[in-house]
Amino acid sequence: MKRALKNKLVSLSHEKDSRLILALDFLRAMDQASPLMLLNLCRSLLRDLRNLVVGVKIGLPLLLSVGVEGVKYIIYDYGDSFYFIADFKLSDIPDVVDYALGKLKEIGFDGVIVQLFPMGYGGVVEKHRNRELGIYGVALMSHRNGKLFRENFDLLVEYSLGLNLDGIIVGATDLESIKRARERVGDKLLILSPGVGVQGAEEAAAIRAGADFEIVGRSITLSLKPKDVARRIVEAERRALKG
Ligand code: NUP
Repeated sequence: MKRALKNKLVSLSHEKDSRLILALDFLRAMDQASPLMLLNLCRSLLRDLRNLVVGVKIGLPLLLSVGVEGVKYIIYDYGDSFYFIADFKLSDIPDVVDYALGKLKEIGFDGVIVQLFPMGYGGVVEKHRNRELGIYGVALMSHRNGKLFRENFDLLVEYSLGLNLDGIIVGATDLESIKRARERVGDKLLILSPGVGVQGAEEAAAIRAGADFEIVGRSITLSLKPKDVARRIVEAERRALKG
């Protein structure tokens, strides 16, 4: 993780001795809760996980439940404690992605995940990285049957290197691809791996294969004891790093 020593994600990771990013998509009783109740649930979850989790990734399920103002409120409260990543699967013409990245930075996000297939993002990435927004491209998704990703994995990794992104997303469900990506990118790009737990990947396996961070959602957020699950994952990751 040498490249990004100045990066907030990496410094929080050193501070907390953790490689865990929380995917804040679904909460228990989400369907019955009002937006205000959901916000309170998020806030108490983040308070509990403050010392264990490094980043918080927010996706469409939460955005569509608490709205942009709700997301702003969460980031306003916890912006010092976590690295906030927007995961709205941006995949559009560069002008639209440019606008979205500007707005997401204004909302308070530290980083944003984009899809790389549209290509043509060179200028946009450079502009927003200069404004200190971290940009992460999806190189391999974690779900089954992502045939186009598999066929284009090497190209997407090369494209990410060419764009000088902050990092790539490689599913924890494919450890060989994580190893391959790590060999190719060295310490030029961070590797973030989702797919742990509910999607089938074993805790800490992606870290052992060379990923920098694991992204975990429902195993934690839907658990009756989220803090215990997060602690167990962080401890497994620490053991993996020690060898
Ligand atoms: O390939 C990907 N797989 C994936 O699961 C790319 C992603 N961004 N994600 C996200 O990671 C997904 O949107 C969700 O927010 C999180 C995994 O959550 P969970 O399966 O641990 O609940």
